[in-house]
Amino acid sequence: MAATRLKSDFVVFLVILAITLISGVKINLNGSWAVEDEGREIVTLATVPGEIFMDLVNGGFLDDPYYRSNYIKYRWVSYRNWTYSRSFLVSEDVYDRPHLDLVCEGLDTVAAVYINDKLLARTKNMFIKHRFDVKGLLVPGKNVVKVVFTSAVLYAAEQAKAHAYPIPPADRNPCENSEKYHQFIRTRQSAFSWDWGPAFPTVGIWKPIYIDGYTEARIGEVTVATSKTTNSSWVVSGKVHFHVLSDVTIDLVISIPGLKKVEMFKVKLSPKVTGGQEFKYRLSITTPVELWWPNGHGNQKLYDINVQITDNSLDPVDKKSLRFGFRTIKLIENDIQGGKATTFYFMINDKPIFMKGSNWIPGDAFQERMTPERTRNLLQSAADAGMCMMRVWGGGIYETDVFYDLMDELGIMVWQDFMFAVAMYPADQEYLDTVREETTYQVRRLQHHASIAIWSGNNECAGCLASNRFGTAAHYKRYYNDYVALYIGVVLNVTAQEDQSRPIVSTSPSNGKLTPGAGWIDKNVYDTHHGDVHFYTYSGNLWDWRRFPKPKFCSEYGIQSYPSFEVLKQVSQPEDWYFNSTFIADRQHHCGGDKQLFDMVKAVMHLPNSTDHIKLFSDLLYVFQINQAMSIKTESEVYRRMQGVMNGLGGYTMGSLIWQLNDNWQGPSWATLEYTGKWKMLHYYIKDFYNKTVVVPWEDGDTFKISFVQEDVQLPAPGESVEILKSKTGIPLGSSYRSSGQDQYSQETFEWQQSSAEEGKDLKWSRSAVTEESEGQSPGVVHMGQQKLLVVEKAAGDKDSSWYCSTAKPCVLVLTFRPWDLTKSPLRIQTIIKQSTILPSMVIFEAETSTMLGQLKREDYMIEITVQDEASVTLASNFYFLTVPKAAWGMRKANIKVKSVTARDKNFVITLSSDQPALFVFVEAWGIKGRFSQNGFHMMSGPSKALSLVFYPWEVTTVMVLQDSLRITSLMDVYQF
Ligand code: BMA
Repeated sequence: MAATRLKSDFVVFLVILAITLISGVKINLNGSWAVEDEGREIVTLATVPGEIFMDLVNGGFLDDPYYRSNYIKYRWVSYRNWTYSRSFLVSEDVYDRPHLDLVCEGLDTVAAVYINDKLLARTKNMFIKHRFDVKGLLVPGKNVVKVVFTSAVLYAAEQAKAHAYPIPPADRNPCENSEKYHQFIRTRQSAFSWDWGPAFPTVGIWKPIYIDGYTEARIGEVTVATSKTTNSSWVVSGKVHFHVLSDVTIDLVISIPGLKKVEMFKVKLSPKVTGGQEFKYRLSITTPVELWWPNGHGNQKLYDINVQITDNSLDPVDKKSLRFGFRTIKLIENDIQGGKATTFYFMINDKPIFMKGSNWIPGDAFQERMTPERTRNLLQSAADAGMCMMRVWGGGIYETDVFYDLMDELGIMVWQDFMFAVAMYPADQEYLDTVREETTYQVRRLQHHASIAIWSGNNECAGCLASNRFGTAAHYKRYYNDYVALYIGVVLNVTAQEDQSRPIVSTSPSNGKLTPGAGWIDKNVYDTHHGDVHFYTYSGNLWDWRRFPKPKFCSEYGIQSYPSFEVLKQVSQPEDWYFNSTFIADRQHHCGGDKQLFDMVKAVMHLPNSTDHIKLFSDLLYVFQINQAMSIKTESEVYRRMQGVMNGLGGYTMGSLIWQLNDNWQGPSWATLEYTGKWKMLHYYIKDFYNKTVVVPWEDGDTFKISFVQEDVQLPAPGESVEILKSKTGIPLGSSYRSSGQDQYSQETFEWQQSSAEEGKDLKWSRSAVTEESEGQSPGVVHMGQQKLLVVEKAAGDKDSSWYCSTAKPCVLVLTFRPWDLTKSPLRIQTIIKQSTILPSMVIFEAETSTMLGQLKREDYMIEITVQDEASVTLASNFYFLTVPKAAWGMRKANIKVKSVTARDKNFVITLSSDQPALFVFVEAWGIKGRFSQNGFHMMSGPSKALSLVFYPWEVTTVMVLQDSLRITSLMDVYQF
């Protein structure tokens, strides 16, 4: 292959564009097909792209597969073989093309493809795009294409039987009603069921299918990588892959219109070259470019790159356009304390970024139902909650182009697993070959996306082997060899060959850069000192931060909840609404999941006790969501406040990916968004704790601390010593990061603010906070000294004018102690925070809890915390329970009223009032899709203070309809006295 660079002139490019708009021919075969089972018991119309279950629903053979336990009832569908067929016309003009391919972008999965009853090909991997030469099989006029699918379940069982030794697990787990041996078929692994979803082993033509007529060559996949050469210049490079028919010299034009860049190359192609044809290009960019940034860190500027080929006569033409972005990605794994720990964080455009994110599973068991609108809605919800990374988990699919385009646009970086999850996998030659093809195709297909940050070989397969989860220990060597052959020999090697522009890890979780040295299977896969971890715990009080580790990067963590009653109702009947019903047992796929939910709730709240079974059921769903929201809030706040902060070898956390973003059906799961896209309470909480700036209260022994986390602040070097500050009495005052003995803080001021005279008359309680004066000298700590007063805030209002900030960017921290019982008054502490060195996470307040509380009883109050800037703009706010709700005293049932609903642009402002303090106020608009500006909030101020929130509808509605749809629940509503 030879290439000659011809011109670099944008005018020439425009001329070329104008004369090369003719393209090859395509016969679109999407649309209406016929489908029948082997015995022709069922013959019906089918839709392509699609799969068998929806075809049978549309044909009237099945009801909603998600309804009640239909997924078990409809299992027969996946035990049959199904044949899809259709006829199509080939005109003389098309027939005369020198080359005609049948292109199947995706067949799910094991299929025999026939043209005019002649066997064309057999397929066995849904993740591969096929291109079959059909020139010799087509005739002018009417032709028939037929795709005969073998049952995925029967095929997998057959493969398992034929394999020389068992590849465990045979079965997923007893609670899933799963099908067996998913690892033997290259299909969506969760199609055989998962702990959050039903088994629907589909078959079908799940991606577009067409006849493609062309002359000498076609453009295949195009890769695009950007690298920075100097401060202002970049190189855009990659490969253009071709499908080549005969020896030909083409003109290849590559252009980036946004940069007025165009280059033309003369390329000699030949079909004789094994492994296909490719051309490496390299464009120097010296004009200024705009960078692409993750969500929350800048714009997501994308550039088009156009690739076109022409033959000498400039006809026919093939062209391809892709979007890419200028950004650099580095995974930083630096040794800490001589390698006892290692950092694990992403630098994007040389900026270390804490990856706030979640995990993505297939949005539906029937992929054709995942419309671009649904995908957009879910991902927009992720972005709206402040996320900037999403892990595409290895038990699903390599997602659609729409998905990755949206990730590019929204600035959500992708941690892309290869599709292997929680199992041992075969590694016979046939399997390795198909995985090689799959990996090559998928990396080439996805590589240009600016959003993709990292490739990862599989989900937890190394962990399963290391922990002997499937009883592999007796034949460890065999499974180890298979593991290395598949993931290292094929997946990693192919990926590294195809894409050098981003980091690769062999599995998730792993010990990162230490994993290759450990022979690819870490001794302790879940080591918090290196790489990424998955962390799960499901018992007791998870509203307590001490329950959580301090990893370098947590790529999975979560707990279950149920969907809201509104959503679960859609697929169930009143007799299902008990926690011992068959419906619930069939939905709960996580063994022991319901018991865990009850136990976790019991540790923190009283269980709902309504005697009305429907109310009791819906109340339980509500408290499960509270527990999920609070537990994951607590855990996430640990990760956020450990941003760039070390505690021994722990901490320096730089990523938190919640398990899981979305739901696959209406069932119990770890999801934060329901199947309909509705936000669970936790998703509202994510929006708060994934804010750019967060304030995190926590108690450490008898010390009450407040951390302030700012994500744009420079990280300190890892491994610098952590100094535990001690008071004279030996009470630890907390840890503060210090670099080379230099204090990070200037003297801070702290004052119990004296309120105005008017407020003073409400003063019910005041005291001198007595601690040792000398503590005031400790840097990094705010102390209570003598003569400080805790002042009662006027119950009726917030007069906040009595403080000011005295330096350039100081903040004001306000702690308001809110009583459950309105006959008690709230109390307020205000302090001015000033610091000379700003760290990404700092303890900005620290006090002995017992001293701070004095006579206050934990059971009587919660604390509201706000950090404001000097213009009184709230930078961050939070709340803190001094005790779990079940131990709180004096809470009364709140009567929450909707005071008004008014339209504002396309949105609605809802104003609420409450006669009593109310916790976890959850507002729903039943029947209207949309989300609120906040939810699961607390209304602590009593009748005098209204609270307004905004409803953002995702469909057209009116004030009246919205008003009627509103349902409001707060904690005390679930108890009968
Ligand atoms: C993780 C995931 C999934 C699973 C989740 C909850 O390990 O990788 O396999 O759904 O836990 O159990």
